[in-house]
Amino acid sequence: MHIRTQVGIIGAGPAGLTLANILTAEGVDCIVVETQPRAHVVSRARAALVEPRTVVALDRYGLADGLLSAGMPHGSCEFRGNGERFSVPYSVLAGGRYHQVYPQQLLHADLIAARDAAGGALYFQHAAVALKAGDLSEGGTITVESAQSGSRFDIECDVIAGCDGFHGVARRAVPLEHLRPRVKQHDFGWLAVLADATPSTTDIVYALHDDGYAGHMLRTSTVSRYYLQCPVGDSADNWSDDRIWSELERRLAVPDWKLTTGRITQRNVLDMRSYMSTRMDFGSLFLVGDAAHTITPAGGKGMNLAIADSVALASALTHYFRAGGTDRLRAYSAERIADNWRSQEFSHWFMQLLHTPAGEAGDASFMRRLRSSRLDMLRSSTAHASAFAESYVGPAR
Ligand code: FAS
Repeated sequence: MHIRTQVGIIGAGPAGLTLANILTAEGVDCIVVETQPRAHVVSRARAALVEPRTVVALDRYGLADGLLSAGMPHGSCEFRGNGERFSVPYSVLAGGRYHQVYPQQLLHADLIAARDAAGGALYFQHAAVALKAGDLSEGGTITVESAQSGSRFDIECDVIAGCDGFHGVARRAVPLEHLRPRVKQHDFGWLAVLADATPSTTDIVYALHDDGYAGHMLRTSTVSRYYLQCPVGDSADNWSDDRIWSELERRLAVPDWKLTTGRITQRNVLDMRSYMSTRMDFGSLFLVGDAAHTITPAGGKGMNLAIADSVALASALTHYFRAGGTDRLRAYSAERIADNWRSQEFSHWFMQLLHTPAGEAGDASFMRRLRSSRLDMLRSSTAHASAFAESYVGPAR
């Protein structure tokens, strides 16, 4: 079998699904291949903090109905440290902009339903096993293998969009000397926990503790997400239910507050690495989202950046296929890299605020003292809190 299309999209995460829906709405022919089954993609729990620019972009194409009807508006967050707590009303400080809390897997389901309703091609359990990206004038080919039959076929396309995440085939198809990645391996890990537990807070809580950061994120009215700072290379097997709940209680503790527990449904240690390609285009291949850059979950940027990439690429591709101009396609990489670095800068600052340097060696005690003073500035200086608010909620568009 041999298929021909204008845009071949590898991966049905937030980047690939958003790109496909917008291109189809704009009349650009495209096909999506996804290695996982549909059931996996609509149940894979990751992010949930949706920036206003993401809501605006999705709503423009009628893709935000679920988000707007079932999402929880969120406009202030709480910091805890030294047994004290204070809130930052970031929506007020950032001109009224606020997040929607809406689990990523629910957004996947909405975007897949929109794709089905538009009759768009989306092949689940079809992995891209190889790709050839020629110049833009030559186009490219994706070799796809069906998980069910094992048979292979080629998709010939004018443009390939690599939306297959950090571990996909697309980034690996770009020579390293072209990507020239910038990488930061952070010197701590995060234990990510998901539980069927009613939230014990209405605001996201970031707690600074001498034994390490603890976070209480929001997901739904019956499910909560928590993070615990842990050593690099730690294993989720080291974290029993009892240990998780007692560590959360200890690090989040403030007077007159109680943590509600529940059945833990997921625990995994996240590799805290920040990665930035220096180019997101390679001839007819364009990298989108985690395929080009990864950012720590501090500040909830990953999914929003992936969608912002796909919105920018969709607009450049629509222009290319309608008017033939390559200028906007050629500008895609630099434009997106600049925006991603702004989020990397904020995420790095936030990581420095939240995390406790381990042990007493070297500058650990100096860094802990510095961290306390940063927290004091955030509490006492409107200018600092406003700068935090602007970066935390993200740009209006
Ligand atoms: P994705 O990784 O979401 O999607 C890529 C898709 O490509 C997947 O469906 C994959 O199955 C498919 N694929 C891969 N190889 C393929 C191939 N060869 N052929 C076909 N398909 C292929 N961000 C936050 O802000 N908050 C969080 O709490 C948070 N938690 C996270 C937890 C984890 C475990 C991970 C990995 C990320 C988390 N993130 C979080 C970041 C996350 O939201 C990502 O930034 C976001 O999913 C990126 O979207 P995509 O670029 O579409 O990549």
